[in-house]
Amino acid sequence: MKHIRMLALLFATLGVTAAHAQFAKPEDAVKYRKSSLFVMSQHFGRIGAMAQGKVAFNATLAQENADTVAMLAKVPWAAFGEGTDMVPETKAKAAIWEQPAKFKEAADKLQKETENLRVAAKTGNLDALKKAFSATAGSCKACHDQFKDK
Ligand code: ASC
Repeated sequence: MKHIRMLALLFATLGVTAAHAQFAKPEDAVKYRKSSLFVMSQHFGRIGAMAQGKVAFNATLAQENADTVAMLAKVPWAAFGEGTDMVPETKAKAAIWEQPAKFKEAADKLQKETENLRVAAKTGNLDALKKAFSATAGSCKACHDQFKDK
C-alpha cells in the first residue's frame, strides 16, 4: 500500500498523466485514435446528410449526433503521444511531432468548431446547423491536409 502511494506520488511529481498511462502499447494508441476519429466521422456524416439535404432534417437526431461529435472531438489527441509515429499502420504525418504547436492549434480548432456545431444543433435551426457543419468540415480538412497522408 505504501509503495502504491509512493508510486502515485512519483507519477504526480513527474507529471505522468492518465493520458500517457492509458495505452499499453503504441499500437493501441494508433487503434484508439483511428477508431475514435472513425466513429466521429460516422456521426458527423449523419449531420452532413441532413445539412446537404440527402436525408430529411430531424432536429433531435441532429442534436444527438452533434453531442456525440463534440464529445469525440476531445479524445483522439492523447493518442498521438511520443513513439506512436513509428507504428506502420498510420497515415499520421511526421509534421504532428515536428510541429506540435500547430497540431494542437488544429486539434483545438476542431473542438471549438464541434462545440459550435453542438450549440447550433440545439437551436433546431437547419441554417445554423448547415453553417456550423461547413465550418467543422473545414477544420477536419485543414488538419488532414497538413497532418494526414493521403
Ligand atoms: C467527414 C469526414 C471527414 C471530414 C472531411 C471534411 O465527414 O469523415 O474526414 O468530413 O472530409 O472535408
